[in-house]
Amino acid sequence: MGFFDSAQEVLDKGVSAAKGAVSGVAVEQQAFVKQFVRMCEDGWQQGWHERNGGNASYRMSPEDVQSCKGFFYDTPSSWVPLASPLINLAGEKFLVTAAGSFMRNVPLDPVSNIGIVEVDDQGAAWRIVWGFKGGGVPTSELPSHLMVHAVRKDVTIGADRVLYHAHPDNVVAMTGVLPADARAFTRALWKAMTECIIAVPKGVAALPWMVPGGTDIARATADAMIGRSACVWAQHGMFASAPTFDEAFGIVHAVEKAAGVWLKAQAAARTLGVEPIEIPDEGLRAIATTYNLPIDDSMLD
Ligand code: 2HA
Ligand code: ZN
Repeated sequence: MGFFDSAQEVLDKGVSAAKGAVSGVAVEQQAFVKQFVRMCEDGWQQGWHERNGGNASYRMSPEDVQSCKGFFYDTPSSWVPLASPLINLAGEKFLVTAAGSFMRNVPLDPVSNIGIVEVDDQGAAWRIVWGFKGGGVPTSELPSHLMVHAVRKDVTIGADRVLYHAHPDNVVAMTGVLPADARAFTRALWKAMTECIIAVPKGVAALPWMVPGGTDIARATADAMIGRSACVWAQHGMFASAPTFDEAFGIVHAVEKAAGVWLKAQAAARTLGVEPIEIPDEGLRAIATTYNLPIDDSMLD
C-alpha cells in the first residue's frame, strides 16, 4: 500500500475528538513541543521552508510520553503499515510535522500542523494519537524519518532524537556543481569555514537526486546516515540528526553557511582569476586535535 493510500485510510477512519477534561500541562505547552515549534519557526525565518517545504520529527522520551498521554485521543487512528518493520522503534512515539503543512504556520496553530504518532509493539505500523487536527496526516517524508530514526537510535545508543529536513538554498545550489559524493561535499564544506568540521565531524553524506517521499530515498538516507549526522539531497535539501533541537538546527545552519561561503568564494575566485584559498588538510587535522573531534579521517588526504 502506498503512503497516500494509507493516509487516505487514516482520514477515512478518522481520529476521535480529543479528551474533554484532562489535567496537566497541555501538549502544546510542554518544553519539547515548544522547542520543536521554535525550530520550525527559526527554519522559516532563515528562508529554508518555502511553501510546504521541509519537515521535522522528534522521538519522545519516556518522560515526554508520561506528561502527554493524558491528552492522547481516546480512539487513535487505524494502524498504517510500514514498508518494512523497524523493530527498534517498537512502542516509540514521535512528534512530527503534518503532510502539506507550511512551517510558517506551525507556531500559529501547532495542534493542526503537528501531531504525535505511535509505533506498534512490532515496529511494523504507526497510528495517530494526538494532533493533526482537521484531518491532517504525518509528513510525506515519514518513511525517511522513521528509517533514519531507527538507524540513528541504534548507532548513537539512543542519544539522537531530533530529525530535521530543510531546503537551505546554498546547500541546494552546491549540488548543482559538485557530484553527490560524501567526500567531495565534506571537503568543500570543511575547508570553506572553520566551524563546519566542528558541527559535522563525521562530514556530510550526499545522495543524487531521487523522488521524495518514498521508501527508496528513505533507505538510501538511512544507509548514508549510519556514520554521519547529516545528508544532502541533490537539488532538494538536507537532513540532520542530533540529540537536541539546538544541535539539529545548528547542523543545518552551519552547513548552509559554509555552503554559502564556498559558493561565494568559488565564484569570486573565478571572476578574479585566482585560486580559491581553503583550510589545508593539516589545518583540519589540527582543529580536530585541538577540539578532540571524532572526525572521519577518510575525508582528509
Ligand atoms: O515536506 O520537503 O521533501 C515537503 C518536503 C518533501
Ligand atoms: Zn523536502
